Amino acid sequence: MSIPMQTWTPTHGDPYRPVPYHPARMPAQESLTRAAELRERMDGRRTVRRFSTDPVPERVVKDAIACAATAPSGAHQQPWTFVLVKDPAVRQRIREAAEAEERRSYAGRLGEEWLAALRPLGTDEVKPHLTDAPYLIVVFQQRYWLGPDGTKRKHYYVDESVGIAVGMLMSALHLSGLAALVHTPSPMRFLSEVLERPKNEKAFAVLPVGYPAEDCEVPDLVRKSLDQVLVEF
Ligand code: IYR
Repeated sequence: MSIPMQTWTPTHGDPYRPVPYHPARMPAQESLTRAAELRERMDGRRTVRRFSTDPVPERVVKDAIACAATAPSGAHQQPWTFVLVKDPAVRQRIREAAEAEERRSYAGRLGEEWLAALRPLGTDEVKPHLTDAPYLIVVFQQRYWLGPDGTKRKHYYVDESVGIAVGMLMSALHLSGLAALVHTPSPMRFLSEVLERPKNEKAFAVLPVGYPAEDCEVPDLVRKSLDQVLVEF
């Protein structure tokens, strides 16, 4: 297996240049086995909010980010930036800023209906995962393309594209043995400031990544069954 070393450059306005695509077809029996195994492994994923401070191999996290960056995107514009935060001092600043916002949220900004929806998850304004997890991946969406000379170009389906990439990131991390949480402190403007992102980028989510703490607990939740989510027509 090898991935070609290539550097992307903008393709805006280039002609269509198709290349053959003939992946070897997987025998149906193998597909069935793999799909069933994958389903079981994905069902074992849980959102974790109590992380061990134990280090995790950085290569695993970077490979997961590379997996996420294979996501399909509107006009193949790949409108994402993944900021990998390792520096404990920066994680501490992010935690303080996130907790300041969350205190306002939980003290009333969310409203009774939202708080009631969250109650079964046991969340609150204290966010130890932001400093305990050895890595934070802060995902930014590039709302538009910003050329080196300041030229702006529209990006399409940015929310959808980045959402798909985060889904693939979560899957890659889980299947590589790591735990993660999709955390969306609101508002998230402070992340652009702390991480010095350019003006075309907007924070989408913060993913603490690591191993669950030894005393990690998760809510006793039930997933919708396939029957409840699948409609056949
Ligand atoms: N951002 C807050 C609140 C929160 C909102 C939703 I929707 C969640 O699924 C979980 C939490 C927090 O992180 O606590």
